[in-house]
Amino acid sequence: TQLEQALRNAIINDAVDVHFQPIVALDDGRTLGFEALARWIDPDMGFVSPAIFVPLAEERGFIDTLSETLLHKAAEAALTWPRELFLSFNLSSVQMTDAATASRTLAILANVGLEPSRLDLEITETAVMLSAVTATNIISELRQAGVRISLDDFGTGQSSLGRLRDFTFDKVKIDRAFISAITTDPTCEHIVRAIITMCQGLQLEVVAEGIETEAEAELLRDLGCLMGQGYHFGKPVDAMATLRYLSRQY
Ligand code: G
Ligand code: G
Ligand code: MN
Ligand code: NA
Repeated sequence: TQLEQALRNAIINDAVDVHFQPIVALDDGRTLGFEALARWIDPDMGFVSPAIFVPLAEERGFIDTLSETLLHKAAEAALTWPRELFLSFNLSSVQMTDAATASRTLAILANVGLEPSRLDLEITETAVMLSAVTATNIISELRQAGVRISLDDFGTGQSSLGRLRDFTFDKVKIDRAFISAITTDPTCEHIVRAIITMCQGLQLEVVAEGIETEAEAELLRDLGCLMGQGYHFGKPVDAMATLRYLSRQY
């Protein structure tokens, strides 16, 4: 298709960019790391969301190429940051079905010179369910090398709690669907409170995603959530703007 060809060309011509969104400590707002988010502006079609082109690359069998290009760029950017902040990077569910994903990922880090301990890989429940044995092997190989694993979009998939029992994660990212309603819907507040308490018991770190207001941040602080992400703290911006943002911080 035309979109597929445009995307393939964009990858070859280095036209798919990566932006960075801060993940902060909720107590004082200091930046702890950034999530890398793919960005593509096609000359004809304009902005194309990764929610469109990531699934397309998965379907057409070039998600590995796309993802490796993006991780390479993101890791290079992380090396320019003035402090040893972590880099969070999304792995696609298709990549979690391929055992070679672990060694490929580690090879990119070695090539760029980024310590595995600086990388946090975000995977979804759907991804680990697709091919449980392979996913388990990938996760354990990466964690042995020092890479951390986050369960992304937590709470929106199926049998979330069972996944926490079967797989070893380091961090849980509470889906923004819960956060956006947290100050208006008491049910959401109860669910988020329970997730935070459970993660404390399981010694899992917790990030609340999609925080857009100070009221949401305040409530999450009160619930004992230590980390947050969302437009309230910063939108995803390119590598240069990320450096400017960091230079304004302590
Ligand atoms: O950036 P935005 O918020 O529009 O992202 C839309 C979706 O695309 C999200 O689910 C996000 O996780 C996914 N996404 C963004 N960048 C990447 C990437 O580099 N790799 C993968 N696999 N998914 C990404
Ligand atoms: O699926 P994943 O959590 O990786 O996707 C992150 C997506 O959420 C990205 O598309 C990012 O642009 C978006 N995002 C990040 N912060 C906010 C926010 O505060 N509000 C909304 N509506 N979207 C956000
Ligand atoms: Mn994510
Ligand atoms: Na998410």
